[in-house]
Amino acid sequence: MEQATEPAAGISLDELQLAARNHAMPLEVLRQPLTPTGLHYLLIHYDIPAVDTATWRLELGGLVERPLSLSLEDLRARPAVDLTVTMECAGNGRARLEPRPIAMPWLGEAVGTARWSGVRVRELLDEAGVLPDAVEAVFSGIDRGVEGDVAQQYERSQRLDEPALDDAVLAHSMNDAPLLPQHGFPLRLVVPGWYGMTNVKWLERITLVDRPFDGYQHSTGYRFKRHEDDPGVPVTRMLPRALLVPPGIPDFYSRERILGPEPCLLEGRAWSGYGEIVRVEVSANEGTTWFDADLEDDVGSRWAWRRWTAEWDPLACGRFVLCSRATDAAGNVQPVESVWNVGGYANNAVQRVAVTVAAG
Ligand SMILES: Nc1nc2c(c(=O)[nH]1)N[C@H]1C(S)=C(S)[C@@H](COP(=O)(O)O)O[C@H]1N2
Ligand SMILES: [Mo]
Repeated sequence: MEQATEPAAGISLDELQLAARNHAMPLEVLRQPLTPTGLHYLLIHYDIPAVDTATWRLELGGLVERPLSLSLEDLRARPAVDLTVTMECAGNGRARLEPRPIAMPWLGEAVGTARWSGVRVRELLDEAGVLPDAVEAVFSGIDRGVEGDVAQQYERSQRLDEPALDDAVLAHSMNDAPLLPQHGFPLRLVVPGWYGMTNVKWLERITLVDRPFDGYQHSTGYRFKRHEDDPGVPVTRMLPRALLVPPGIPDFYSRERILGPEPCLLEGRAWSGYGEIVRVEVSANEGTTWFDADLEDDVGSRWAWRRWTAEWDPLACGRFVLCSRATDAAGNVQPVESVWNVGGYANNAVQRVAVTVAAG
């Protein structure tokens, strides 16, 4: 599947093409609890499909007593549940790996937090009556493409005993407005705590099956592999990550920061799919020493990021590398150095922000 290349080889035009279609979230937007819809990151494997809502239906079938076929109007007429979720692409941080796996070259900002509204997955499963043999639900998108020489439609499954499925939503709205085309209009799956690939956009079908689904995005994509022949293990929930709002002002090209010598308030957000964030630490010397940040909850969802702040006094002029590091309730801590895998997934090594402190 993915080939790897040394960083010295540079970003190819193919990688640039992916990066220009799929944008990240500007870090300064971390100041806000919810990401403005147009600034939420995007990842689209193939094309954004054109959907005619007059004919579109969600079909729920396979191992159920009563298959369902629902129009968008049917879904919108039901009482909506809200789910505020921090979503992150599993490839976030990939471009910092050496050698660099060839796919969407994310630096570290492929994240966003949104309020998704729609119908609980469990509500529809219960209505359809899942038969005892069923073990997984397969979610199929309308979008088609070729990946690893395999023509396919985008599909991912969830085990029926996955606890996060109890909170999962089939969302027709994002931040109180109908889904935008790029975010999966008319309907998408949102499974809280899992990496982005799980949240199938442009849904057209849910199929209950009696064995683990082995479509491309499970058997080949989204697996942690140490080498090409390693069968690997599946990528699932988000590892902890803290990001900080780069302080001061940026240099246009390098985006290195310039700021004055007075004390400043560093702020950012941290999240994990393995439990609440219990600690964020900050370093001003590239991870040699750390001090604790203060945590707060201004979003109010257990599936969303927590805000953190830390007062920093540079004490002297010069160049500093600021880092932040998150720990979650399950005891996962961000590593200072990246851990490589073939697909370049889940690289949650700490963020480094170079700043130059200068007088006047
Ligand atoms: N049908 C479909 N669903 C999809 C994708 C896709 O390409 N097709 N991309 C997945 C990936 S890899 C991610 S990270 C998220 C991105 O969601 P967003 O673009 O709304 O942020 O959608 C997921 N759902
Ligand atoms: Mo992704």
